[in-house]
Amino acid sequence: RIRRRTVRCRHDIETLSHNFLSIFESLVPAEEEKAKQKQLLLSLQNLVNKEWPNAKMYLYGSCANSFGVSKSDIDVCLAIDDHDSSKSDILLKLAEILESGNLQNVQALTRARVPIVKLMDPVTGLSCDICVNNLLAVVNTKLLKDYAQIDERLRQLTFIVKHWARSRRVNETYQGTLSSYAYVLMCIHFLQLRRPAILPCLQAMDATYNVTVDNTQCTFFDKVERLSGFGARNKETIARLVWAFFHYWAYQHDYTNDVISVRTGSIISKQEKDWTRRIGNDRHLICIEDPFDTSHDLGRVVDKFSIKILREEFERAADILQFDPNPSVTLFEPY
Ligand code: 3AT
Ligand code: MG
Repeated sequence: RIRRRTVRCRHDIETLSHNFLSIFESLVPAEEEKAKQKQLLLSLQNLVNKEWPNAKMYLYGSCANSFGVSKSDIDVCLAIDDHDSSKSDILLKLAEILESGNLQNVQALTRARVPIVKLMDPVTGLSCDICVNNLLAVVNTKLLKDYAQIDERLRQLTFIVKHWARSRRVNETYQGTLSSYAYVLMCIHFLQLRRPAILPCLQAMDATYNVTVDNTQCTFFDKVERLSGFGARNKETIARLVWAFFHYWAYQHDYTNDVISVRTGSIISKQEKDWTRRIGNDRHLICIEDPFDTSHDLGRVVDKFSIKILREEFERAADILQFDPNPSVTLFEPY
């Protein structure tokens, strides 16, 4: 790359923001797609209730956390009180119910890390994964969605980061890189730490939402409509934030000592979490604390090979944003 300038002029920044916003707009799902998701959820709910009247179906993941791009598969969680059957039995029964309800390619994956039933709905054309009683994911979906309503720059930044991660193939947990969920947490945390802050720390405020799932108490402030305008004193543009995000992960984050924590809205130490050495398969080479399941490091999938790839990609992105004449194209060049 030709390193001609180190400082971008204001015109560059404005153009880049404009380009990023166009990319963002092109990735946001249309309203009719949202409507189709709701329609599918309703028909699944009806089918399931014929067999299990008290069971409930929740959308979770990117189709419900407002960080989903168009044409993604949808994630559904079946909440069911059935202490007599195993999860596998429930999934097998569920698959049977769905098959008789005209859904296609129904498959129960009972031995997966997160056991699910997969299916395709011929009416809406949507594919869907259904898990059982994974209620922590339903709650973290709500937390992410609530954060997204506070400042529009969170969704813009996250869509750009997720689009970059997919283009550069660093959004593949089975290859040792990070999940979409981890990238969203990185973006929230980054905006919590801007000065002036763009996002507050909802879990550090007086709780207005309080549920206990799987023995974990989940509490946070969820009256986010009262927080619109929270980040208004910070005038940073999307181009500036994308630049600063990659600059942080390329050159500023302390990989040896630091854990990023959305729960506290601050950086905490690996020492205090006892995440300083490898235990089993958890290597803690990049540490991202789950906001509710605080013993869970979302970076645990990262190994000594993939950490190198990841950090090289952060550096590549930071350097492109600093020096490349056409960053909104080069950043997303397929790996
Ligand atoms: P995509 O747009 O589908 O890539 P997503 O947000 O739907 O993004 P996933 O499909 O990877 O992400 O995961 C679905 C949801 O499951 C997101 C989050 O609510 C939950 N989840 C995923 N990974 C974890 C994890 N390691 N710990 C806790 N919850 C998780
Ligand atoms: Mg998903």
